Amino acid sequence: MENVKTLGEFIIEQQTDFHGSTGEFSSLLSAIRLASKVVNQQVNKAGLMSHILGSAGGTNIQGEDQQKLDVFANNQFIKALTGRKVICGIASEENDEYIPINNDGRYIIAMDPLDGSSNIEVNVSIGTIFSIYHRITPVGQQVRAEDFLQKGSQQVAAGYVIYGSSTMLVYTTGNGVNGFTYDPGIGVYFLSHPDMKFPAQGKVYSMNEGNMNKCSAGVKQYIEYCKHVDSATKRPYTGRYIGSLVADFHRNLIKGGIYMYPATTDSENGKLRLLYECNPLAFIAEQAGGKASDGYRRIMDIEPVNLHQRVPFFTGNTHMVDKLEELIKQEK
Ligand code: AHM
Ligand code: MG
Repeated sequence: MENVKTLGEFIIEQQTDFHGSTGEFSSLLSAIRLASKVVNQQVNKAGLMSHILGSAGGTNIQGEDQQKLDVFANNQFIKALTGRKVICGIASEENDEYIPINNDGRYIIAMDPLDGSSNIEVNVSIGTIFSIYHRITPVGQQVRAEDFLQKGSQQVAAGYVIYGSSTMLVYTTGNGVNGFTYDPGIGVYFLSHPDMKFPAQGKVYSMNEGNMNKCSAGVKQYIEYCKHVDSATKRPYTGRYIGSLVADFHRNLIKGGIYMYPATTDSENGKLRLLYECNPLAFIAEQAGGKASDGYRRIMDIEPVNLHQRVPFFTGNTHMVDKLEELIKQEK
């Protein structure tokens, strides 16, 4: 075991050369680590505990049914983050408004505590996504909306947990991307994927193609491009769509590929949320040598106007996102 490094060790190691080493940021990451373990345990039991499955009865701000595990995950993350006292506010997919916490905290967090939760009942991977910022308002005051409505380029850290065949925590603080695999037997995350990078050549495209006829001409053309036979560019690409953002993103990060959730005729901004789905994954994508765009602009340059705003989202290997942007920009 002498060559292995735990997430706990890694966090302490990074602390010395990060953010003035007050320990607050490490404490924040430890809270996420802890909550993810509790959620992981419950996710693994979901098939057994049928009372966990199904709707909790409420609907969230997007009018979607909340499942019980969403609520459980939300509560666990809020509890763990509140306990550490370093967070001054939380925005969550499951809460219509942001939650002020400790006025003396220096960090805010935006999160989707359990993304893809409609996949729970069919045993498909789901995830937690988080995005961390310094507050803008002075320490000591209650947080305000402007603390949350920061551009993605202001993120201090971002990451996700994938509850899959193994559970992994992947995150960046702007100095590369590192992935940790969870050993449930001993309750420890180990550094398994240091310095993650997209492979040079992406070969997978991931999109809900059922929506193709509701998409713009540029997106349609790109899908045709993906299917076109051309050995020089290794096409046709392989189509893979899980319908669970973290799982699709994680696979493309490791194997090389592009994830697309475009605008459709029903939903002019697509489906995914800028603050706690797109920005954190965009930060990771860029740190791994990839790219994230809304078809025209860098995701992390978009000025947010509300907590739950949606945005068309294209992310993955740079050469793939570049080609898609080229076709979108050309469309008549
Ligand atoms: P959710 O936040 O309600 O779980 O929805 C987000 C999910 C993503 O995980 C996934 O990429 C997308 O919705 C799938 O949408 P669709 O079923 O339209 O393809
Ligand atoms: Mg979500």
